[in-house]
Amino acid sequence: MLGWTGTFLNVDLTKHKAVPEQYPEALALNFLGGRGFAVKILWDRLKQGTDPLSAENKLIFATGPLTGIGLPNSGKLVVASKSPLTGGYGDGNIGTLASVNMRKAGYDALIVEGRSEVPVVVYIKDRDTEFVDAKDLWGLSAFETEAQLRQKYGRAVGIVSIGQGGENQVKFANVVSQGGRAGGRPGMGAVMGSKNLKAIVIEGTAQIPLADPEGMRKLAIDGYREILAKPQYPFWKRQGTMSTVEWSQANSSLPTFNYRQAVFEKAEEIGGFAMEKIKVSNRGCPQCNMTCGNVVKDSEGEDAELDYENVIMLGSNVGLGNLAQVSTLNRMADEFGLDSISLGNAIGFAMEASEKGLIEEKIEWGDFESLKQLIKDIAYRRGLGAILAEGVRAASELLGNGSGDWAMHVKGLEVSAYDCHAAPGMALAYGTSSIGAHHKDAWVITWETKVGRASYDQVKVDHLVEVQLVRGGFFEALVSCRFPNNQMGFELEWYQKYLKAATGKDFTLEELNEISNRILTLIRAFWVREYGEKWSRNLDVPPARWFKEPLTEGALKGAALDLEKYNGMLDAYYVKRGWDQRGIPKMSTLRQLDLTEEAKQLGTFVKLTEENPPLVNTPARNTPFP
Ligand code: PTT
Ligand code: SF4
Repeated sequence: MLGWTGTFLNVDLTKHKAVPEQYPEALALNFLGGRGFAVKILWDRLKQGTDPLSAENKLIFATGPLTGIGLPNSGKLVVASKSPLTGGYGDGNIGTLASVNMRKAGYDALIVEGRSEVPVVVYIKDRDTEFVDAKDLWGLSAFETEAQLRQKYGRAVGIVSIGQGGENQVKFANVVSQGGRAGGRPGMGAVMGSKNLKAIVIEGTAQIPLADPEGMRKLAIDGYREILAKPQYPFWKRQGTMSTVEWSQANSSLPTFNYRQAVFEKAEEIGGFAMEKIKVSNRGCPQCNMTCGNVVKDSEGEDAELDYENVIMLGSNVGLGNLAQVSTLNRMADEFGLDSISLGNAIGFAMEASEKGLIEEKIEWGDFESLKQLIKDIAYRRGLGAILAEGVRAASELLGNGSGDWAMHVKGLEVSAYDCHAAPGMALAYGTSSIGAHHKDAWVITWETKVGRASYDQVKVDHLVEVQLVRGGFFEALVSCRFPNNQMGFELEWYQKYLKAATGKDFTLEELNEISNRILTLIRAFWVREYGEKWSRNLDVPPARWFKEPLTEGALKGAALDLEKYNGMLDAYYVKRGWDQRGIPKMSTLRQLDLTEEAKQLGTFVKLTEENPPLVNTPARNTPFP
């Protein structure tokens, strides 16, 4: 095989043993890499009903066929597992030198299982693996851990680690790298902690086998140059994702006070231009010339890295309008290894519960000291923190009193930073995303504001499916950063050329779409297999607040989603995907995507629809629902 190494490394933490495994070429051709490998491995090797925090769960670190080659933005990896937060498929995409080193060590993915009796660091150097006692690292933050490991193993190695959040199995703990890259929102850090795995250090020294190394060198240089020449590039380097704050405020989609409002009176103070005033440098993933991590000085004089999502979730959503303080909260999230989006949701939920008198604790909106304390309590699972550490779905089930209506999640994963009171297309993107309410698979809200926010129609469904195939399928399987494409307009054809030079294969866009469709359909099958009888299309419906409580502030005051029309779009979405009206892939769809064996297995858990006539006919484009 060229382009792929053709090898996985199976790491058994119970036995402290690592065994390489050659995998068949068909797997690479049908699933490409990253998320594709992850879901196929989990489907094939994870027993249905496995407790996500048990030794039996598997944690996958998967790269793609372009990872580690000197190409623009190809220094990332997918970290995936059965999620302890959602009970379904979970993953995240993290920029780290570990991805580059993994490929140079000769592996496309690590499959980690079991549980070590004592905390360990797994150290992989090319074909050798060591299990190093990590008792002295347990209890340290992700930053401290990486600093100590870097001192021991040197600057060139790749390191992914967890902080105290992962150790204490906070359900939304993530995996951290390089002091500010963090990934695996649905609790991938908790899975790592449950295995007593503090960190992975990986060092590779070999060359990745390529079909056309000379052609690839030239393409890489051309690609970097093309990105540099894009007109959007200079402003991107100044603000990265932070300019979205001003956009969201202007378009009433800025989560504020636990998504009660979509505008924030102090938005300007936490926006992109305010950020530029405290910015000290840019950081980023390996092999990137768009480095979007905005490093700022926080309120305690420390470096912190800012992106739109984490500023909003630990800023306007919790009522805090001081950017230096928001930065401190973000640094704490990175140190503890807690997903900042879910963290901001959990805290916003607690503040609202406090305001409504549902809990004894008094936590005022925007109170910096309370916010800091609550983050620590969540990381260490103390008091109210222990309840919030389970995520807002579980917390609302405990609290009752209608709090489920304003527990902002889909399938247990907290909503990321776009309010959807007036964005039905984006709401559908959250409802149908592969991991719960995250914008990774489809960020359609800026497009939606251009085509008309009020409409619920086939145009939005069609666009959403197209975007999901590209972002949630192609880029997650390729594992390349999607920002060159969706922020700079770096065309998909570049990736076809890269794939040809790496693998020698000419993938057409139709073939790549089919691979994406296969991956997204298998992810849906995984959810259905895990939920079994509990599966219902209601799981694809976003939080009740957006339907029941219209916006009270701003230009879109009074706006709310319409449930009947949303369900009309969901019907049409299922038709388009070849899923039945329960949101379960039909037998014929699975067969068409070469998932026949998977269909047989899924059929033992739920009754599959063979080829039902669709409940609704796909209306002509632009036809409103219902
Ligand atoms: C991602 C999610 C996001 S999405 C952000 S900010 W964003 C938050 N970042 C966090 C953080 O930081 N620290 C922390 N403790 N928790 C955080 N949680 C949130 O995690 C990230 C970039 C960004 S910044 C985005 S959109 C793009 N995401 C990509 C993706 O998903 N796939 C892909 N092929 N390319 C992508 N490029 C961009 O990468 P999750 P990173 Mg991330 C500090 O992790 O679980 O996927 O959730 O990995 O290396 O930091 O890059 O406005
Ligand atoms: Fe990483 Fe940002 Fe570069 Fe993408 S653009 S590779 S997220 S630094």
